[in-house]
Amino acid sequence: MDKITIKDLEIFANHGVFKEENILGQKFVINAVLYTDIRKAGINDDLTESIHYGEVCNSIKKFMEENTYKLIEAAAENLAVSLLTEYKKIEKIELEIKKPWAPVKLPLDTVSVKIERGYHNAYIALGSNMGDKEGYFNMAIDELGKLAGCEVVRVSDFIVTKPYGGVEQDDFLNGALLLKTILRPMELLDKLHEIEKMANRERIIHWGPRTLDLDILMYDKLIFENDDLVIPHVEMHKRDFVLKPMVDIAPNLRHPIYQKTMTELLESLNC
Ligand code: PH2
Ligand code: MG
Ligand code: MG
Repeated sequence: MDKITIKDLEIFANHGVFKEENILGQKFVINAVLYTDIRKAGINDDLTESIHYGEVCNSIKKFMEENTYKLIEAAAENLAVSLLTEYKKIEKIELEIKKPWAPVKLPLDTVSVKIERGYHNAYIALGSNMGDKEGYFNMAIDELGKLAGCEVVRVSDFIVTKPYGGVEQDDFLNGALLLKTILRPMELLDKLHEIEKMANRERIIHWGPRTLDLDILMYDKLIFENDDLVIPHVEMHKRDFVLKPMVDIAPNLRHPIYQKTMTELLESLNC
């Protein structure tokens, strides 16, 4: 992908583990590589179709001056999230923070950290069959959008479905959404559990009635499993209450294991 590079931007700020560093301040030197598609800006010679690197430099300066972190790791992590949130055209950022005057009482050129952060596409299923089902869905969409480095990009229609799986219970409301997120899968799972708790979700009967169920269906083309999480969701290809909303928001998205699109998976359920 195309990139815009900022090299050796010098900023005077107060990050450091030692209180002298927080009081006196010191020089930080920053490298940033912004991954973004600049073809349109190039063809049209139009700044509004690209990212204004001067503005990015000022955002970096402001962030570094207005915050004080003990660790350059924390400064880099939070600065990356801040830039990805402010500049929606940055898909991925490589960020290096160097500290040439680090007080280690030994001669050195510089110490530094370098990180790479970017957006991922997470597809999330919503389910509810207790209480104000639509109200829980709207609450979840709201809370997901408020998470740092997250944006709800697309939401399916909500559909009423018959309970699947043998437990006698009320009809479900189901839906799916696309979340642009910088969270990693396990971090996202923790956040989903927190939002389920806000809906007073209690885990009593497996596959039983629930106020709000939020499941990660897919995360980019990732294939991943551990004891707590399997991606893609193990059952998604078998469930029309998942596939119908997915066809609504991503008909041509291809399942990374079965190699069929959402439309094809839904069609193969029906025959
Ligand atoms: N979720 C289940 C079990 N059964 N049936 C429908 N119709 N919708 C669901 O969301 C659902 C279900 C376990 O997550
Ligand atoms: Mg579920
Ligand atoms: Mg679940």
